[in-house]
Amino acid sequence: MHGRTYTADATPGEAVTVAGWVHETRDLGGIAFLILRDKTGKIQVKLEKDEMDEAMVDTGLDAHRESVLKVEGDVKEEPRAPTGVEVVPTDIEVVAPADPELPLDPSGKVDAELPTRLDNRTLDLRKPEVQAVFEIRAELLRAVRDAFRSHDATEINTPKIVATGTEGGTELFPISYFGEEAFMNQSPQLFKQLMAGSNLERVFEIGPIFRAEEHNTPRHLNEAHSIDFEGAFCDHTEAMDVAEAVTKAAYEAVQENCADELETLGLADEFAVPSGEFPRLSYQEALDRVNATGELDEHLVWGDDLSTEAEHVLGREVGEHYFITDWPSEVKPFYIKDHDDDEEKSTGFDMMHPRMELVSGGQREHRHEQLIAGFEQQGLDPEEFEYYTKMFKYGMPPHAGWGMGAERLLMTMLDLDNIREAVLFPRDRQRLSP
Ligand code: AMO
Repeated sequence: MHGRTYTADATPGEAVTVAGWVHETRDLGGIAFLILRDKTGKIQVKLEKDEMDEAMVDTGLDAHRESVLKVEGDVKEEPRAPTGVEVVPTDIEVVAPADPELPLDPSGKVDAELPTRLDNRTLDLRKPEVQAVFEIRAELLRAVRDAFRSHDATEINTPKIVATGTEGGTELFPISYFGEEAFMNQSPQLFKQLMAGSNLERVFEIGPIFRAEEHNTPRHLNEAHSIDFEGAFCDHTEAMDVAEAVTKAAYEAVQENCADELETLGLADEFAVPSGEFPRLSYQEALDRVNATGELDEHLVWGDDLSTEAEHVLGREVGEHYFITDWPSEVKPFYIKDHDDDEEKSTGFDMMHPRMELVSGGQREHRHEQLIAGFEQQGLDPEEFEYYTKMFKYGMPPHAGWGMGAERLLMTMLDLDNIREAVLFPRDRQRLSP
């Protein structure tokens, strides 16, 4: 069966078979129009009641909106049709009927709340502006993969069912693994490091991460997708270079290859690839700039984490993507290396969009003894991580890397209000299905 509807480039006089969803039916009495829709666009089908087979006309007119029809017929020029041509049918078949009551209106005439949209994603994605988000998401991920390849990184996949967590013990989803306690992985952190120490040297992964965070915010998911990089013989500044390059590559690809989607989203004019180098502020400079605005009730001091409010103040100040570097060692995890000349300061960095954090990363502690000490300082039992720590005894080079939230990259790029709009089937506190 021909799935494609013919659009403006159909040749008049051509016999065609088109199939698609009934977008709209306009019954003007003696004459009626069906507008069929598919991925390629819309096409008008003309029904002339007195001149055409009655059963065929009835089949067309009785089909409820969003039913799938297959229409055979001839293409005729018709300047008044939305695409300048119409199909004059010789046969109409109902391929898949739709109930008259739809849970949401794909024509977009009636707005639906986000939960209704998420409950009915199939119908929701029949709307061009929602489809556009996911076409762009796919292009973004393609561009990210290409950018990593051009940085000599090899794509890997690491387990999502694991025995231990890495990003702080409280945010794990426990599962039962043949009667043993296991967890959904919060980050490929330890595995990507293990691969940086292999002959792969530079690796990347795009995969799900699971965070059992209790809070419900517009920028947190309980299942998100992380774009991870790890490179041997890299320090934190080179890792930042890669994060910046990957981000710019994603924007460039979307600008170049998603013009129609950006137009559909009303972003064609304002969409801009970040230009110039992203400013790199030290953590101390970041605190100073926030404090200087006087916009926060509190005065930030060394060791404070940046609250969402502080991030927003700083984002407004800087006004573009930027890095925060040299975080206090005490707020960064055990695997982040401290500066050699000042152990209060770590090589940990974040990459920020003015709205929120996109990336965390740093140079890693690659020295076995110091790594074990780091576990102990953080109250973790190094024995549990022996599969990881022992590889640091067999020639683990200095390495650095980072993780970037794919949904956050997409939502900030397209100025989406809620991170749930950037993932097909979000997992949050209230949502486990569909
Ligand atoms: P972190 O925990 O900061 O670092 O996560 C890295 C990036 O992943 C995204 N992210 C999330 N996005 C949506 N919902 C969530 N709940 C969520 N949690 C994280 C953010 C964040 O900046 N192992 C380190 C990375 C590294 O050092 O390589 C890590 O996971 O965009």
